[in-house]
Amino acid sequence: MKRLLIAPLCLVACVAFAEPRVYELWESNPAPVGPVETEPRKNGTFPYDQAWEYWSYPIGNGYMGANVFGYTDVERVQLTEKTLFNSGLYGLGGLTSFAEIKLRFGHDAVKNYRRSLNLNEGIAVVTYEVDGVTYTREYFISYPDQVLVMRISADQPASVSFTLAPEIPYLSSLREQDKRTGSVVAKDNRIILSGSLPNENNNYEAQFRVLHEGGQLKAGADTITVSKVDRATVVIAAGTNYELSSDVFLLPPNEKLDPAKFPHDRLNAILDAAVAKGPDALKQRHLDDHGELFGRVALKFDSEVSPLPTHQLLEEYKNGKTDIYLEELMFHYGRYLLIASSRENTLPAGLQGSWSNYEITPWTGGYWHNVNVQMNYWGACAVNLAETFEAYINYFKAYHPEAQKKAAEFLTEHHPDRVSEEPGGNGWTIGTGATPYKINKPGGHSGPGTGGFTTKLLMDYYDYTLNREYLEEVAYPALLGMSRLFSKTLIEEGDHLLVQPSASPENPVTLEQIEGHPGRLDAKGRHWITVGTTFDQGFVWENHNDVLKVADLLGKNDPYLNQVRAELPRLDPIIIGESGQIKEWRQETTYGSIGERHHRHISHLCSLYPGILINSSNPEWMDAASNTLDLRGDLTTGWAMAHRMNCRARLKEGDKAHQVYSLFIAEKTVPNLWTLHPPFQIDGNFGVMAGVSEMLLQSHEAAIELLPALPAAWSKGAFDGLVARGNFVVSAEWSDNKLIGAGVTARSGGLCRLKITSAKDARVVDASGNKISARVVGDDVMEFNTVAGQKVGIQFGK
Ligand code: FUC
Repeated sequence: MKRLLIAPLCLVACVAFAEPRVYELWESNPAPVGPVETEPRKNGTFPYDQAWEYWSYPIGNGYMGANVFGYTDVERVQLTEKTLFNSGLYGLGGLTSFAEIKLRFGHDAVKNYRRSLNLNEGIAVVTYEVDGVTYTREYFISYPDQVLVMRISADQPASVSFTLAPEIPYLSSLREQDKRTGSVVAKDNRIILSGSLPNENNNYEAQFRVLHEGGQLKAGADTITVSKVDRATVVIAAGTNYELSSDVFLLPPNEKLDPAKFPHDRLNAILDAAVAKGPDALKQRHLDDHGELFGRVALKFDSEVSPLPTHQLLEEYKNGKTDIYLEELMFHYGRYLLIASSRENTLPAGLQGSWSNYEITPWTGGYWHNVNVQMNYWGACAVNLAETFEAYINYFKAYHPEAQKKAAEFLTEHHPDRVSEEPGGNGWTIGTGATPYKINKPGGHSGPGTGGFTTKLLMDYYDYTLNREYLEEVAYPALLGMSRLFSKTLIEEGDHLLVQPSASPENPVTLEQIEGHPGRLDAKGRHWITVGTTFDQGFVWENHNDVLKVADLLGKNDPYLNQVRAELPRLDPIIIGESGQIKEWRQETTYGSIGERHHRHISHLCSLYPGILINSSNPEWMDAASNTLDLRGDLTTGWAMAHRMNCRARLKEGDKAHQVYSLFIAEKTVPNLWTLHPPFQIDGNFGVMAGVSEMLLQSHEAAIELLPALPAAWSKGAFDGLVARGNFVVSAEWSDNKLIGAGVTARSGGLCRLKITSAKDARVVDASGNKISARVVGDDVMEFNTVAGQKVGIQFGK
């Protein structure tokens, strides 16, 4: 495994990272069994299985995910493949479990049991002893070879015996339209599990190959038994006939996939290639791939690796013994989960990443665009995993033609006189619920700002990577199209231009609260469809501002840009209310006069994070945003706490950011460190990962700010490998809450502006320790020129 990077030049953090810390989740017992609910939940989700959600360990490669339970009698490995969809929920379809893989060992009365998930390696391990033999099982899902691998060995020869028995889950479905057909057939050393799921014409298949050293192998009808082998390896490829393309979104249901297409040949080729490499090479290739990504970032507080099993560490934390090691571990777990659920050529990470044991997954398991899917990627670039966001870029490119159609439909419904007949003339739009098969237009409880929420990610990806080709081909057309759509929703009100229709995501209102104000309640009578909510106004501002910035960079002079320039100052997105709050609705007076006081969404603070409109150049807005968060309260659902944490970081309120992080860990985290909305949604895990990096490094203002929101609890520590906008890789070390050294690697070169306390006492040095020239601007900013690849150190004192 590749070592963690040593800080640039070893000017800082050499001691902290000399030996990479191994991060593990571990337990001394298998996952408990159940409880499982046998009735669908009120929202249609089925079945809820607490052992899966709380205790199983997730592994994945972005294409598929698996959950390992670590049982010794009959091991359970539940498999998810991201494209297998049934009729799901809300007319959107939904992710559904792919397979249940059973390994019958018949071991009980085991000793010295341990199961773990090694985050550095991306491998789940189970070990125990029976009758004097120590057994070891390793599970990983390789991205380069696209297979799930299970290696079963023992410390004595001819000791491994088990029966592999894969099963198709939910063959007797709750719903007629979801009746999957399928069979499991074993022959020689291979099992084929295959069938169809009618809703999207999914043809699915998983192929299993069993390799063994010594002993015997025997196939049954649908099982393979190995007896007295030295070591066995099960290699599994899985997939469906889904292919990401614009057609999938454009074509009507039933035509999206070709029922005559089968994944068999493709999977066969994947499996053949993997088997030809052999178990050791498969493992090494996985370690190289995963290790390179995971090893890019190091972060250590003044913590000791806890000797406790993870559930106990969490239990103590919940009981008030706050071990900052767990706070560190949660950050690294976020990076692990991102690598395991989103890769360059896979579908993006869904609401549950790559994992669902459900027949009917909560909220479809899809891509929710009024905060959730964006939160999945908020921290991706900052934690040096920009390529994980390519999954979303590819998804965006595929749905874009359908999103253009949705824009025309949206305008036809709301502004029929503004519909353009020109190709692309209406821009594009995306509503809240989306899946690998379908997107929606905005409507009901969330305004069209959902599209601006999305383009913010596309903009950030450029700002971090400085990939100009991407800027030209993807980001600029996306921003331009989004501005076009936004412009067509703006109506004049006095001097201002307001989005119509507009809604502040999901925050319900009462009829009394909105009496006499413009708009109406939605079909459910809960949400207000009005004009000019802060959410929508803010995202129009962000997108318009970004498109002008990019047009300048690329030297574009599309005449429409003049309209954008004229609209921008008339948006009036941020208004302070009578309680000193940022108003969520223009018509709001005191805080809570409209909407729920403690609602989970803080959509009006999207201009603070992930937006940049509310920033330190306007202290009045910063104060109002802070008041708003105080009034809203910290304790809410999982992802919503993560959003609050990022907002507190942007406000440079380190202790408050830490407080909400700590509450989130205590209240929303379960023993496998997944985080609950509830139920499990991966956005919370990714949201707090972004939050930690946002507390340590920010770059959305004019300079890269080191330790902008450091809490007292993290008084000492070091990080290496976080990325700032401008494609600068940064390391820092601090003690007594003060920066003591930093390093910057300029991947792309250019002017580097650093905001640090006592900038005038710092010097910039090159690789040989020689001082290089830097300008100090004001009290706390220093700037210096860099060339691509250059590494510099920031030193204090003699
Ligand atoms: C948004 C949220 C819900 C949930 C869903 C998946 O609609 O408001 O709380 O997270 O997404």
